[in-house]
Amino acid sequence: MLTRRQFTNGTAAIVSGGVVGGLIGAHLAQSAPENFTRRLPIPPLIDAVKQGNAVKLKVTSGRHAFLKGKPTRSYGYSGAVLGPVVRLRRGDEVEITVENALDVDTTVHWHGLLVPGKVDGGPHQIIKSGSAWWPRLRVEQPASTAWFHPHLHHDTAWQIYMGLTGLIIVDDGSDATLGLPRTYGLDDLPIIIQDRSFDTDGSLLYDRDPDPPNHPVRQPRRHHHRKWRGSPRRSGPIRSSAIANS
Ligand SMILES: [Cu+2]
Repeated sequence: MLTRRQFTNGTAAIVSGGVVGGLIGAHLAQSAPENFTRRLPIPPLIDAVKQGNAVKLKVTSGRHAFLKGKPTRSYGYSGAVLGPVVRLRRGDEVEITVENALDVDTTVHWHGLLVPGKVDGGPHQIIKSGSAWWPRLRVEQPASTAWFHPHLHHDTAWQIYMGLTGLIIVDDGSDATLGLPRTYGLDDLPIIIQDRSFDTDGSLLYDRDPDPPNHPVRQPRRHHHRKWRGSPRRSGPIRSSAIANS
């Protein structure tokens, strides 16, 4: 019999195997002739401690050449694409200033940070175009790698696709205790793996409306739907047959 732990381990292995296979496939198909002529980009580092635990991020649009020689419109945090790596120290409180210089609304969610909902940048904490947001984050978790990204209702995926992603490193001193390499950009390298498609001019291909009206989506059975509208607790085939019998 499979224990819960064995099942979880097996699932993780299958999933990661699939991802690695996909990446290798994409690499062979698309970039084999290029011979690695581009250096690994290393995002700038913001060490919060060194600047009094005050961190500024500007959400902005710019131009970035994902494909060599073909710059295209992109979004980034304090840069044309992606964002800085923000290093935080466990036990500190950090004051963040997020300025939204985009012509659209956004939010900034601290994915993986253990912080209260009211500063976590979910869909309800919109930073309007042209305005700013000042959350204070208390860092109370072990050493970890987290990331920040938009969490705008309906447009999270698109804004991330446009380039809004930054890393967070939480430091609690254990790297030093364990003797791990920790010189940022030299032997401590941030790697961000993303999946994108491009048009021939190097622009990003993304369908913001994957379900247009004529998309062949299976329609719900209309008579059930109409009958029980406004009564969500009494919907579905079991309820309706019970009512039909009554
Ligand atoms: Cu997230």
